[in-house]
Amino acid sequence: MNEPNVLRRHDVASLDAVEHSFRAGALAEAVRDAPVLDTRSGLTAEEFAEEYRGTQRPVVLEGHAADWPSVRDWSFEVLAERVGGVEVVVDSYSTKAARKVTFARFVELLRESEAKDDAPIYLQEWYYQTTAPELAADMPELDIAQYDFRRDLYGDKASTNHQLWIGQRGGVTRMHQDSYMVDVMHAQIVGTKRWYVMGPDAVLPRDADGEPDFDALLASPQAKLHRFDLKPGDVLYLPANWFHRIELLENSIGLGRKCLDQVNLRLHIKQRMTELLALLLNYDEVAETHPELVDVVMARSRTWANRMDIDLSRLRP
Ligand SMILES: O=C(O)CCC(=O)C(=O)O
Repeated sequence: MNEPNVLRRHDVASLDAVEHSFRAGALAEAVRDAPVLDTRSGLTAEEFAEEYRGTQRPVVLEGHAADWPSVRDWSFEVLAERVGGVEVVVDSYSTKAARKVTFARFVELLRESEAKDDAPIYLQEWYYQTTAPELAADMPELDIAQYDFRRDLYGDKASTNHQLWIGQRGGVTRMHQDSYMVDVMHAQIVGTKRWYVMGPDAVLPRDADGEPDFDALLASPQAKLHRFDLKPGDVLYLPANWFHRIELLENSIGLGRKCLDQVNLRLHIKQRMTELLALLLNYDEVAETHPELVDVVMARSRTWANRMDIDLSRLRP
């Protein structure tokens, strides 16, 4: 509640202010001249580890997943044929628009929405491995992602929580940081997606009238505002805590794969423990101070317990 950095706040007014600035304000102007992120092709896993992961610098690895079967063969219709009966939650980031449909129906809705020029629909953060695990073979493990320490920490089931992001041109994922100190490793499969990123220490303060001060944000060297387009076969590496906002320039499918770098292990565990202990020891206060987050965190913790085969009725394993 007392978070002074507007970029880190989760209340609707703060999220709207940032989004509005990207669409028609100071940030929209600033991104026009923002530099493009480092883009490399043909890097080996060792070169990637040394030049980028080791120094926590983001990079686009052009064509690094170009030989994936998904990049070669997928379209919305191909997926509808393969996993059309599977249930998904469309527009899950909007409590008003969220609805459960089959994947085949989602593709129909998307086509209808395109025909009517309606607001774009977006299937965000689909943890497909629980309901459509057969798709995983089309997105083989990346050599550069081997360092993901979650496998050692939680085992395969909890660490393969990769997500598919499937949506209509014009769809947006608002500016955010990922939780739990994980790196973003995003592989683009279909269509082009524009990313806007800012450094982990970017601060959007308030001015004397209490309004977000975008000029102060942009004047700070910590802002590190970049923009770039991710195309089919490209893989983005964005170190932990970098802010990111995404706009679909075309109908798009992307795979969000997270990686825990061992250097972030202590802070990762601290964040998980903070959430669990706050829910356990301080539920009422958390529900009052973070009403918009408490259900999400409860659901996330249940899913995590489930993936870890934790029996919540037992005190000892
Ligand atoms: O592709 C998107 O819309 C969002 C992806 C994202 O936030 C992620 O992979 O961390």
